[in-house]
Amino acid sequence: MTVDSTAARKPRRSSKRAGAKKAAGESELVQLLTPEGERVEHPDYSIDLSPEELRGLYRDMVLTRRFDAEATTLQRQGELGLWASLLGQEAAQIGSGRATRDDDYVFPTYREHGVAWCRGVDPTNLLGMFRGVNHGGWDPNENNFHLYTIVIGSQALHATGYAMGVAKDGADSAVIAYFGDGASSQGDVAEAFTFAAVYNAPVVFFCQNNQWAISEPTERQTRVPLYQRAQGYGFPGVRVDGNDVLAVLAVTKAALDRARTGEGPMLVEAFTYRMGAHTTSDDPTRYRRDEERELWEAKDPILRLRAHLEKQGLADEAFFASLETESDALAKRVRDTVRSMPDPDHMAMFEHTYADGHTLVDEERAQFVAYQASFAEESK
Ligand SMILES: Cc1ncc(C[n+]2csc(CCOP(=O)(O)OP(=O)(O)O)c2C)c(N)n1
Ligand SMILES: [Mg+2]
Repeated sequence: MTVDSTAARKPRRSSKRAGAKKAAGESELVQLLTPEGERVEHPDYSIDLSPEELRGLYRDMVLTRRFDAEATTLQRQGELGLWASLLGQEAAQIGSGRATRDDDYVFPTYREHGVAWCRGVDPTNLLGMFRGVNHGGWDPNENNFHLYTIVIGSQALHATGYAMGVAKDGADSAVIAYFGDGASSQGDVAEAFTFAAVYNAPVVFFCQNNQWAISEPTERQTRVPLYQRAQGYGFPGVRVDGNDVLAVLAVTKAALDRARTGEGPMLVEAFTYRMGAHTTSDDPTRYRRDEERELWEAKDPILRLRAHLEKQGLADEAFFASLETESDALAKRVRDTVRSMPDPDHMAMFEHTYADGHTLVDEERAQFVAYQASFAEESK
């Protein structure tokens, strides 16, 4: 999708002014679409999308949410071992994902299903690891989309190193590193910020502040709004309404263009909310109140764009109906594909630990063979 963004056309002016505001300590939220679906303007970031592009963003968010819901259900049915839902974070992911160019490189966490969708990774490929049948599921270099990273914050370092390489190559692409509010407390993220700043690396740090790190609220991570942390490292930070797909798209595009033109890193804090559990192994009723979620349901990223499309007469009933049919087809394809994923050979896990083998691995392999054989004995 090509996006005509005024902010993107004038990256220098936009980002510098955003930086100046931050220095004054304002915790302003960049917003271009209110929760009621009204378009509003922002002095530093603006965007002008065609009706088709707006419907495209809506379609991306709806299909991503449907895929995510299907994966959660598959976990409940025992088809996946675990699932990390992105419910509520669709705008943060689709807006930023659609801001990237094909030659940019993306380093995700384990929750970036919407970004993967934008990069062209088939959603079914995301499920193999969660089913336990492979260690990844896609070739990172096919779509410039790195494998999911579960070691919190480590991908910020990988992204920064990669971006330093991009700069050395003289390429004009950019790199984007995704991480959460909890990850922002990790040493790896602090080190990545330092290196990126000092080497002026073309990397955008995209923090989805969904306000929870499993059961820890953001108040346990920081005393200042997260985007303000960037100032101490010497690069600009901006807080964007993470449930506003237009604002996220405009801000991320400006940040990526800024990186591309040699102006260095930028921190984008997408202020959003994790509407579901941390993963299917988590029970958020143990640590947060239902009212909090209800408050955020009123800011739902999909409903606000739908309200805008309807109010402006940019989409008709036929569009919404055909999207429903497309969602059903996607869900069916996801179910069928997951159920037909072949189980890996159980012995394969011993094969790739050491290049030349190891006595401990040999011992464990023998134990496992004996363990499996014990079932055969029992069934006699
Ligand atoms: C280095 C490391 N420490 C701890 C964990 C366990 N862990 C998994 S997810 C998570 C919380 C992450 O929260 P946040 O960064 O806000 O991302 P979110 O899950 O909210 O998207 C933790 C502590 C881990 N995976 N890696
Ligand atoms: Mg979080």
